[in-house]
Amino acid sequence: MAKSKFEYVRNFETDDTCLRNCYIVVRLDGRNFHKFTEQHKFAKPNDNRALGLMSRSARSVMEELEDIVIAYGQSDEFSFVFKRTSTWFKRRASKLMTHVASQFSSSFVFYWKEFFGEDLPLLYPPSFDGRVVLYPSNRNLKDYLSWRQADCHVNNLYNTVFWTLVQKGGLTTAQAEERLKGTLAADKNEILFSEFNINYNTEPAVLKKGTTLIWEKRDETVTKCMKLPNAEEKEVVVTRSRRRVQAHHCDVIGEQFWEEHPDILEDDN
Ligand code: DGT
Ligand code: MG
Ligand code: MG
Ligand code: MG
Ligand code: MG
Repeated sequence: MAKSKFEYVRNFETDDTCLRNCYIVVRLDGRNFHKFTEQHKFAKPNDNRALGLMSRSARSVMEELEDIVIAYGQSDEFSFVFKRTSTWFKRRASKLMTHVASQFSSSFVFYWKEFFGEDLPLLYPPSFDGRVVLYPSNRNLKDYLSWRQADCHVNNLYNTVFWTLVQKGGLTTAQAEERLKGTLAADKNEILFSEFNINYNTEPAVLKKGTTLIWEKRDETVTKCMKLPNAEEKEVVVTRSRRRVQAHHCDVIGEQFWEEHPDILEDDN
């Protein structure tokens, strides 16, 4: 086909190919969720419906897009890790990032009712920002996920004590903030335990550790109706191995998780 005289404008496109051999991480974060969570009356500090919806949307991203080996989410964010040898969309950062962001956002809206029911409608269309970060080694990638999980822990401990002081202790938000100024993790645990009889260790893992999604193989048995040569029908049980996304709320900072799931990461060399 003859090229038009306008064809040259293509040359203005910049190359954003992600460096080979690196894990490609796309992290999404809810835009202005401070306001979004207030307006939709999310439970404080953690809303289980919202956590469920975030995970459901992330699962949709893993199922619909190629080559994501692990995803980690907490609060209003989710990180998706593409395998280091992925060639999906020629590793173009903008393509990968925008596909992740739009699949996640549309799923968040699509599945909203499943988690919030008819009584709490979406008041306006939410959106998520995205960024791409490349990690060249397994150590760097594990440290990235550890960073996000440590962030989850620090914020959740703070928020748990803060909202307990307000909701159960009758403090104003300003008083609770003042009370927590300069406190260490041990002090926060102590406030929860001695003043409110709450053992932080027994709080739900999904809140303390966030959500890790990985692919797992499961044997599934189905009953199939088979036609025999003599036109008779017979029921047979067939077992097949299916890949499905599985959620974990465990520690990813230590080595145990990685030893139990050796197939997630590819070798460094
Ligand atoms: P951004 O990301 O710069 O556009 O602004 P924000 O407001 O999204 O800030 P960010 O992402 O640092 O903080 C997340 C906000 O979402 C924070 O205000 C707490 C809120 N949030 C996240 N999960 C929950 C939840 O389960 N319940 C409630 N009540 N709030 C939540
Ligand atoms: Mg932010
Ligand atoms: Mg946000
Ligand atoms: Mg955030
Ligand atoms: Mg097109």
